Amino acid sequence: MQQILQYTQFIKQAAQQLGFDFCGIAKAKQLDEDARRLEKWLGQNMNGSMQYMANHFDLRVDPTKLVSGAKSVITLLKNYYPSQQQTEDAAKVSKYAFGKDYHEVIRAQLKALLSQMYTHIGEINGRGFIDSAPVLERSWAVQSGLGWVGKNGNLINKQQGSFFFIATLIVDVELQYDDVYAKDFCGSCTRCIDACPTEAILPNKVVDGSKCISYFTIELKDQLIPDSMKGKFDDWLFGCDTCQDVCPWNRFSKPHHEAEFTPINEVLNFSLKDWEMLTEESFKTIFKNSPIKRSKYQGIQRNLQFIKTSL
Ligand code: B12
Ligand code: SF4
Ligand code: SF4
Repeated sequence: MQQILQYTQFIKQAAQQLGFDFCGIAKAKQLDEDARRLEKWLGQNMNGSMQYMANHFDLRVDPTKLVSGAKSVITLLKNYYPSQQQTEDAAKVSKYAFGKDYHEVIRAQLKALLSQMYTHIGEINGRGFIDSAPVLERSWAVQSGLGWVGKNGNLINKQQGSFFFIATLIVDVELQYDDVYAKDFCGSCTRCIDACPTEAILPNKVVDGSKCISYFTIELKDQLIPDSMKGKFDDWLFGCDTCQDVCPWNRFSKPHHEAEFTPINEVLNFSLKDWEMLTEESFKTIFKNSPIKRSKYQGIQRNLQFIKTSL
């Protein structure tokens, strides 16, 4: 018991030192209720063309199938709320994409945390994940006591809002577990539902991924954005922050301290015209380490044309 407490304390302290803002821990187990929500979501084709969401269902709802011998899921939140905002004329880009690609930044920090655990705890089996694996990251954040899922589908932390990335570390070590976050502080508020430009936010905290601007501008590949969305993009070029910008809990957002997330000038300043003038070569150079590269040059040009013809 003493050792469990000591390992837990060590992990939480190391996480903080490595630059994570919050750390919570839950017992690894199958997530039955969340599995049902996911099944329904997939059944209604809310994943659109994101085929990867339909893959590995069993692994996604059960971390013990993803990492052999898994006993604990450590969830880490990393703040990305920037201190600088885009200029008024800039084409709208989600705040999470202002700086260096979070996958790269957080993967390195997860690796460092695991390596400290190897040194301190010894031979353990563990794997770190950030966004790209079949893990229900929001669900684990709730299980680890870090916040609630808001009506806009995002994990909201009562102290600092929702502008956080969620990373998980699944390990075969028993640790002390935090209580599930059983409260919900959305109350009667409906600001996100009312503000969503494409009506993607449905009742009961369901977000139809196939209607979300983030899906169209980032995940939809090599296809034209459907005409039914014309005039509804509110000028978003890459991602969308509307349902978080209007959320009253984000009044408590604090600027992050991660040097790697320092905004690149082009994102803060590029107007639609600047983006249009950009050559593929310059795009590849400027956005080499940015999350924006996920859309590829062609995707960005498609988004631009869509916004222009919607004006
Ligand atoms: C697919 C995906 C998308 C898709 C689909 C969105 C969606 N709603 O699922 C698209 C491309 C549209 C998208 C958009 C965005 N995404 Co995204 N996305 C993901 C991804 C890869 C999987 C999410 C998933 O499993 N969806 C399926 C649905 C069914 O699951 P879910 O929304 O997570 O809900 C689960 C739980 O929350 C729980 N749950 C929900 N409500 C309730 C209520 C109760 C009572 C209970 C018990 C449980 C429960 O059950 C669900 C599981 O079945 C995750 C990374 C990951 N591996 O988890 C990132 C992730 C969810 N995205 C993230 C971000 C930042 C965004 C954007 C803000 C980016 C942007 N600015 O453009 C938007 C926000 C859109 C929105 N309002 O949700 C972050 C969320 C951080 C946070 N604070 O919540 C994640 C965790 C990535 C990360 N590692 O940081 N995303
Ligand atoms: S990210 Fe934008 S489009 Fe997607 S649910 Fe939120 S407000 Fe709606
Ligand atoms: S805007 Fe209101 S309803 Fe939507 S997530 Fe925030 S508090 Fe909840």
